[in-house]
Amino acid sequence: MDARSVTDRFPRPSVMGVVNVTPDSFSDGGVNFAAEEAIATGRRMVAEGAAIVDVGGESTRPGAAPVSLDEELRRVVPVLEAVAHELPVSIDTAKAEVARRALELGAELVNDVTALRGDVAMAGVVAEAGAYVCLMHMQGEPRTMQANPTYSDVVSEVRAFLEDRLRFAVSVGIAEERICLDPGIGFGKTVAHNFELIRRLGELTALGRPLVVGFSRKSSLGRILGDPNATTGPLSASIAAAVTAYERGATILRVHDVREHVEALTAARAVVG
Ligand code: HH2
Repeated sequence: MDARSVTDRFPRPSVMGVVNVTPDSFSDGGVNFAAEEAIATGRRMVAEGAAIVDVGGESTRPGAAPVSLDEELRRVVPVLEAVAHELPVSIDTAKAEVARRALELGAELVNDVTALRGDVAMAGVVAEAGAYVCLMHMQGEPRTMQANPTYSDVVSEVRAFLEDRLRFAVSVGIAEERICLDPGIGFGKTVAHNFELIRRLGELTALGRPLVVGFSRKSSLGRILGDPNATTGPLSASIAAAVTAYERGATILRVHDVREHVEALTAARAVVG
């Protein structure tokens, strides 16, 4: 396992490429459901400049049905066997057993959208392996989270949640410098909530941990462009969201279109200096 802190391992801005080994992800319509396709996509993303590829076998889109442990392993293990020793890989899962297998096969980061709340064994798996971990905010659960997301102040509530999960992770033996945090764009949030989180991202960087932001192709981007029923958003708007998030302090941008985001973020970094 890489011994560096998240900050040293992932300089700002770093791109995380999304490889959904699923038939039903909101964003890519199952293009990487076949292992050979997922493997080729992962290799291409790293060649295009991704710092890490995020392999996931369960869709978390609004309304998605849960996947069994066996099915999730069946989807991701062949991909991890092929690439996790050759490429930098993170595993997008809420199941401790999937994370454990992925880390054994060479993954270095566990991306858990439940922030260690979904599976009681997850924190121990991450701590024991000394892996990097991403703790993400979600209100509710994927099946129902977009029904009626409500906050009195979305940014302070997300911040309090992330601070609490960070404290929990450290208390169970995960080194603080291995942890990054994520506001969870689209996870129990309205369009207005998602944009306010980016606008006020500085209140989350104040927690002192690197932030992951995943706005790529999300429906809020299609909705501000005029389609109230959009389920995805275009690349152009995804890049604008990633660049503004970077400018406001994000470290890792989780994206589907790696080359375009790497180019845009390289220009943004040149401007920021
Ligand atoms: N978004 C999705 C999945 N995992 N993980 C983190 N840390 N942050 C995110 O914003 C995030 C995430 C949803 O996007 P995608 O993987 O493209 O879709 P699906 O969940 O339908 O597979």
